[in-house]
Amino acid sequence: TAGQTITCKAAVAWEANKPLDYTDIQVAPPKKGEVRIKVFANALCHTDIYTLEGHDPEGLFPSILGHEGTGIVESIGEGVTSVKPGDIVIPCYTPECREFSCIYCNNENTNLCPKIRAFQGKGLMPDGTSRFSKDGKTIYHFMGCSSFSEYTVVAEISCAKVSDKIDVNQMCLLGCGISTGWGAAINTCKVRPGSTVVVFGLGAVGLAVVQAAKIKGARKIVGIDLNSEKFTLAKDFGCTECWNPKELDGKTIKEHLISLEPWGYDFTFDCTGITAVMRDALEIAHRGFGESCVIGVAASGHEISTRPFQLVTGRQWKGTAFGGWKSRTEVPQLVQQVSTGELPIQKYITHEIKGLQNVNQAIDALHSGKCLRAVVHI
Ligand code: NAD
Ligand code: AHE
Ligand code: ZN
Repeated sequence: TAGQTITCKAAVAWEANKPLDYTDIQVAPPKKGEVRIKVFANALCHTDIYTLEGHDPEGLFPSILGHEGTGIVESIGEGVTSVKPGDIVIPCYTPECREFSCIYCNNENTNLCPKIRAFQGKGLMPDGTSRFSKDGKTIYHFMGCSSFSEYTVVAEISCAKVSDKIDVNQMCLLGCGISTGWGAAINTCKVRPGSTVVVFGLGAVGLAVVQAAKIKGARKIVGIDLNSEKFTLAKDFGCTECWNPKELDGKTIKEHLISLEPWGYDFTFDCTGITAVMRDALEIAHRGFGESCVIGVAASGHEISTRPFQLVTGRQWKGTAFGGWKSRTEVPQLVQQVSTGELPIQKYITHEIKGLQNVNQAIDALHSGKCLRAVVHI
């Protein structure tokens, strides 16, 4: 099939708020610096739903969503050297060009390589065109991954080559949510032994923060969710206590958390995407040195605010994209740590959906409140 257009099945988002359409599409061969991948599995992240629901200012339709996938390289374009047909890869929405002149790749404090970001945000490959179409009509890429398709094309610099030592269903989770939560605690905030931590939103991302905070030796890990059904598992992952803002006898969650820890908490994380929650998370960070990390993605038009006094008095507001991991270098290391049992991920897979034709079941599952990750076997 190398060098030829492939007709295959994909889940197309034709417009916002419509179910994904399982249909035949055409996938053009990879051009210079690109890789075509046969996708094995893809898990649904809340960000896919957010875009499908029309909340993403960069959201484009029609498009092929999906950015938590794993697959095997089917063919490579001109000049590709870091992967070859048959390699197992995780497409990553944060690329790593590793060029000598890249100020980002050469800075250990960031993973935000900008090399292909502008076209990625326009749903296009780095040459400004799409590899996807249906009967001549262009379909856009999404986050440089588009892994809800039997075949996808991504930039070589977005392809983390990984060992095949772990199950592909687990592996795909490392493409976004779990890696992000771990990295927010490990890289962005550098949670230390003895720290106090608050995590708002106990979905997969929040629980990954909890898991990493526990591994890093946090002494107190407080989990907050509007859905109390999340608490049993959260405690299993490492929460030392959990609170539901709806069940506090008229107190706000902020008042409640401050009553327990008057000067605030060392590290707080928003894993909800709700700007009012981000504000609370900042304002309960410890006076003088607390750090609050925004992980959640807010809907278009929503903005954060606080009294500047909160920052004057030493709280730091920060954020993370993909947990700060440099994708091609560090994702393979995460796969390795999962394979040794150092970072177990099996518990995040609450739903397995056989066949891309059933992809909309993954959306229903994530909406149900009972799902961390629904892996779709493609
Ligand atoms: P999810 O929907 O599985 O989890 C969100 C959780 O937040 C749910 O348990 C929900 O009950 C809870 N919640 C909702 N409103 C709340 C409130 N007011 N207070 C407390 N809890 C509340 O989503 P997820 O896949 O875990 O993703 C979490 C967020 O992280 C999303 O906004 C997603 O877009 C974002 N995200 C960001 C990055 C990044 O790189 N920055 C990566 C992955 C995901
Ligand atoms: N496109 C949106 C923002 C979406 C967003 O913030 N995405 C996160 C990843 S979410 C993964 O589930 C991110 O890392 N963004 C950094 C980047 O470069 O996209 C908007 O507001 O325009
Ligand atoms: Zn995601």
